[in-house]
Amino acid sequence: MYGKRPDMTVHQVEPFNAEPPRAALAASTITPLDVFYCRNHGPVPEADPETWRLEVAGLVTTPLSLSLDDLRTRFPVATETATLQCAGNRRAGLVEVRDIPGEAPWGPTATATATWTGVRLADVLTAAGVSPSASDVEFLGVDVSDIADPPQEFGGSVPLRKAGMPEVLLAWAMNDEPLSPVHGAPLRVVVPGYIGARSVKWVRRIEVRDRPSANFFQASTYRLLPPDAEVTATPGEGVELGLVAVNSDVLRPDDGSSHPAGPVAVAGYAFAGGDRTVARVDVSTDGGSTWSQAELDEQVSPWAWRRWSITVDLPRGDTELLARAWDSSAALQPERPEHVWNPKGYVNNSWARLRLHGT
Ligand code: MTE
Ligand code: MO
Repeated sequence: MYGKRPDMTVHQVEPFNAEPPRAALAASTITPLDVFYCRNHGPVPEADPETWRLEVAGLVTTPLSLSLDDLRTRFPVATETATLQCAGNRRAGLVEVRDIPGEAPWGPTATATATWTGVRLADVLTAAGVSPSASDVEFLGVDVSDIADPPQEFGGSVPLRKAGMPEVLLAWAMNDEPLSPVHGAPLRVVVPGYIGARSVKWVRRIEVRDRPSANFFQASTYRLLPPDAEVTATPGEGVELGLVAVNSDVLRPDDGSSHPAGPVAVAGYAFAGGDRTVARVDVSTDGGSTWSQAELDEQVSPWAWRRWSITVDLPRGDTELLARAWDSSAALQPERPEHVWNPKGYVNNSWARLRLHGT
């Protein structure tokens, strides 16, 4: 379905929500399109690229209505390799602590990396002329989600200072192929370093504002509620999620797998989020008493995850393999999912934990 490999874990068929097996992300820094996760809140819209218009409105001196041709011809083409990470990535680890009704138990692969091509949002904003009173830039898709109450188009905003950064793109291509319908064709936003929800797909309207978006998917959800809060979807409750927090997980071997005791090759990803970078990844097989440093792969872009690898000595019997990443601000992932549990199950960036059996 949607050009994805048949071994994807499909959390929901309609709207389509799916993530690949761990091993599918282990093979390369740039994720092949057939295993790139899909996160949708409504039906995938059918869009005609010929009639598609992007409206740029709000606190601007010159509102714009741009066709795809206008975008291609009026602005320089820009390319960026960037990781997307859903705020619900690794929710399954939180569900083990306490049930999270109504939210899919995403594993560690609701994150992936692509090379995106399009134009810089900053160039489009410059053409529209941003008013001095502006502080936020909102993106609105065409897909109507009935998760929202009342049903509405998916949207969200980022601060103007981020929107004006050169890494933020309006993209029409992913890994040098035209954007596919499920990933936002004909045009999507890519906001590197921010939760996936801000990279709005099928974007048809950009509104420059003097406050953050009031869209359901920013004001009422994708917010970090305190552990003892009721889920009410009251706008403004809890902490608005934006910058991704440092996270990592294991991609190889698989959770629960058996191996002959002795050396076992372990590989995974780490992503710092924001404009931070991954500084170090540690691995332990003795419950965290001692740690060994994993080798980090090449940093292909400031906005991309880093894959890491290490060979561990697996003892006979059951072992819990731990992995944890540090970022360039010296922040470390929290130790346990109990410490980060929240009622909507976002931002599980607790240490990676993998059950391995040595034979
Ligand atoms: N944009 C629209 N229009 N509708 C959506 O449902 N989902 C968001 C974001 N953009 C979404 C959207 C979320 S929560 C994530 S994590 C990313 O898209 C996922 O992008 P992908 O499906 O291309 O992997
Ligand atoms: Mo997401």
